[in-house]
Amino acid sequence: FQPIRLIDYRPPEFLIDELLLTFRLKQRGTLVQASSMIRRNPSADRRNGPLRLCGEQLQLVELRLDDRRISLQDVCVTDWELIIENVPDVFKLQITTRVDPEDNTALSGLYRSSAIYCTQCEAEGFRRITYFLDRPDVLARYTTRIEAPQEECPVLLANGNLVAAGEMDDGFHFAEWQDPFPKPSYLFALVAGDLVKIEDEFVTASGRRVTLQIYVHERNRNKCKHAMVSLKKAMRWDEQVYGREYDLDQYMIVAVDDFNMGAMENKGLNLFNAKYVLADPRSATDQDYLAIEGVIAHEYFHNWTGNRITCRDWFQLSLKEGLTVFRDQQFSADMNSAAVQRIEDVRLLRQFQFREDAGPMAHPVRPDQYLEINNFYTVTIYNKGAEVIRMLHTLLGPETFRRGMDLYFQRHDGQAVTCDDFVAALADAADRDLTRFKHWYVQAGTPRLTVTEQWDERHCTYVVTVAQATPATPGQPDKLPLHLPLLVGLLGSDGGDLAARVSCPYERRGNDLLLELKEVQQDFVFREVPEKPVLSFLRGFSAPVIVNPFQSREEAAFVMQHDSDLFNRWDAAFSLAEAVILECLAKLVAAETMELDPVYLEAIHYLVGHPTDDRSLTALALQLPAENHLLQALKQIDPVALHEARRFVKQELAGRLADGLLNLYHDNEPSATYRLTGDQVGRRSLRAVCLDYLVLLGEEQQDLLELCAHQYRQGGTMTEKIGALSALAQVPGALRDEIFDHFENQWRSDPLVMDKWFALQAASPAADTYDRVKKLLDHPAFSLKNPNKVRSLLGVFGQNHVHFHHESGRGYRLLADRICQLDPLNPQLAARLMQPFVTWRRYTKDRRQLMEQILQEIGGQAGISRDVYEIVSKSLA
Ligand code: DPP
Ligand code: ZN
Repeated sequence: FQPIRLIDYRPPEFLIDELLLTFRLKQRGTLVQASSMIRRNPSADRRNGPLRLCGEQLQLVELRLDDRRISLQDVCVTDWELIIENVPDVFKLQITTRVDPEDNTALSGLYRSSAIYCTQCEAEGFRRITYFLDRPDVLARYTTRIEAPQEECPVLLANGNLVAAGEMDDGFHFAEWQDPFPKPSYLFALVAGDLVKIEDEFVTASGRRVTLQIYVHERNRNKCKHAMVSLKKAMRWDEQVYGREYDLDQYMIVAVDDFNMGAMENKGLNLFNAKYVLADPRSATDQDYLAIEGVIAHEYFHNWTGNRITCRDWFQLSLKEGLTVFRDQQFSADMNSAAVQRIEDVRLLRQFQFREDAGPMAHPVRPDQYLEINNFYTVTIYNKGAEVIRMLHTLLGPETFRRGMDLYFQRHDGQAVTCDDFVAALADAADRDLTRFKHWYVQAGTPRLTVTEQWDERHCTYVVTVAQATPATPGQPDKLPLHLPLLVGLLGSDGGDLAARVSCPYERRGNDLLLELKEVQQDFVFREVPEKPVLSFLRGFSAPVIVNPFQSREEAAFVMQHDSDLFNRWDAAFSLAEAVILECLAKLVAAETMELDPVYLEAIHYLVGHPTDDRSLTALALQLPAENHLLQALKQIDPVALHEARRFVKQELAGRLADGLLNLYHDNEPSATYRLTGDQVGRRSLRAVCLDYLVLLGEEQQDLLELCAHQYRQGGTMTEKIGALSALAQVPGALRDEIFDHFENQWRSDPLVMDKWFALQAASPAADTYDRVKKLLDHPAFSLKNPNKVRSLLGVFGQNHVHFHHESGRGYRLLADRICQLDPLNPQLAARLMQPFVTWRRYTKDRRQLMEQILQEIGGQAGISRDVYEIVSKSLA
């Protein structure tokens, strides 16, 4: 396997302007005819080379050049290319290939899912449909003709506008679609099958009518309303906030059961994992509803950030993904509680991106090499990428940022560009030098900030010194200083903001001050500060960094109670909890008695007694940091001890605060009819958190278990049912079994609900989890061929720190065996499952050895995919 390198990038030697695709669909033996106009690229480095087209898993049937048949003996066909020598400067090429959708288990290219023909071409799936210049900087106009049996496939869809349709012989019919916008091949899509459509309309700001359609199986007809409402909200928001209108007459979404990703932004024809379309209150949780809103918006926003302006090469993936994640986060913050949204985004970043950035797969937001691009659809490209855009937004301020975006759209519409082009547009609009800021794109690793404060009482001067350091990452031993925005507040002893009263040269943003850190170390000086302030540092998490703890627990508790920045209130609770759990762990390891810090207990006690109006915020502040987050602070991870320490803290809190939690629970009953309002979502999530604590007292207090059972039986929404199930999953016993069985019986024919049932069991710390997971692998509703199932059961099990890391190694074995089974079927998904092995070096010696052995074993598999090989080799390097 040869790495692909950014420095090897060359403009394409040929360009394709027009492409006419004809599909004659069959489960096996689909014929694809691709007819294209090809010319040499005037700006290529080389002007006389052969034509090389990418192609994989294709059967070449026929080739015609300028309408003359070429003998297949006269061309060179390898496993990944078709090479034609001596081509003219301009010519027409017709290629006929044969593919077998029914046998395509990789779910890349053209495949079948629940009897629907569909495609997934990002990043490099188009080359599994026909030989092509399958790279994002080749933009062509596509016309797609689909021919299929009318009965099996009454619906035939592709990108753009429908221009012709009709009947044919032998029970076949056809449809012809034309996409007026030139696009790269990764945005191509086709769908054919027996689907119903839900239709609506959107009138754009300039008065154009757009038909909106969601296509699903008949049985799901009534589960599309929320997706449609979300789409319309997203379309309006993009007009209002970014001035971006939709550009075709039709916007289609199709829900697919088997999908490697969340969704795909193909021009005018989005394909979605059904999980991000279908919802009703009976079967979907509040989290599902919010996720659907976010993903629908994300794919819609890609129409401008991704489709109209696309990536020059795949190293620039964050150009569209980081930016579009930032836009969908902004959208969700506007639609719901901004503070809750920010907390959720940061939790995810800390748990997964920080972990990636500290391990052997660490890579910059713009990587400089890869073996398999599918392995680079990562939390770094997406979520750290979004943080990079957020920092630009913070540094420039919303108005200037918007001017920069306008300039970006104006300059590059219709082009395939780089991250440098993007930053240049912002820098030009802002008239600022962003050279140092660009280090964020090329440097991996999470920076650590050290903060020291100095208070001069005599001169009323307060100095904050901030130092930055980024740890070495693979291939990058030395790190440059970064340019980052630090939003801070100064709290007075009454808890109020002092910012307005102090004298300092820093830009004011409401109650916040904007400090710009550019050097390795800098002093920030505030004068005329009336009293020693408590620093509210990094408000809203204005930069993706780790801040070394610098405040006393009393100060943290003060921030938690008083800060005007709601994010920082939560973050104070989070850091306090982290410190307390790690302290207990240290005691546990030293065989000392664990104790709960009274400052922390007092702070949580106050929180439970004084819930804020935004109940979701209280719920979030009550949740302890995940093990996935906590373990990052450890030199050597003993996951079982960590779990015990965290469990101890949770159990102690439950015991000491039982009355308060019970009151919170009873005071916050949601209404009987489902409404997706902040108030109702807050009530449901607060009650779920309370139950999650209280159930731990169930051994002595049976009535608390009954409370769970009651909520499960009486709760009118899936959110309440899952809240109860998730709490009960922690306490093995007859009641748990009864309720899990009941749930299974009720939902066995709804695959999305069964995903939840699998996931809850795979995540459980209960002693019988390993045996259950093993049994569930043979459950009739489980299938290695369905990515949602694989993620729910095996993906979640890999994150189960107690059971995956069982000292016997049986958890490792269970996952490794399934990875080896899955790799030949779906390498992309198999590689994802490798994730829990990647950081093997951080664990205790016995675990380390077991995981290393497993990695070597997987790496030695005959016929290993490039996807899995890349993860194994980087992990062992
Ligand atoms: N479909 C994936 C996303 O939207 C890849 N583009 O992020
Ligand atoms: Zn995306």
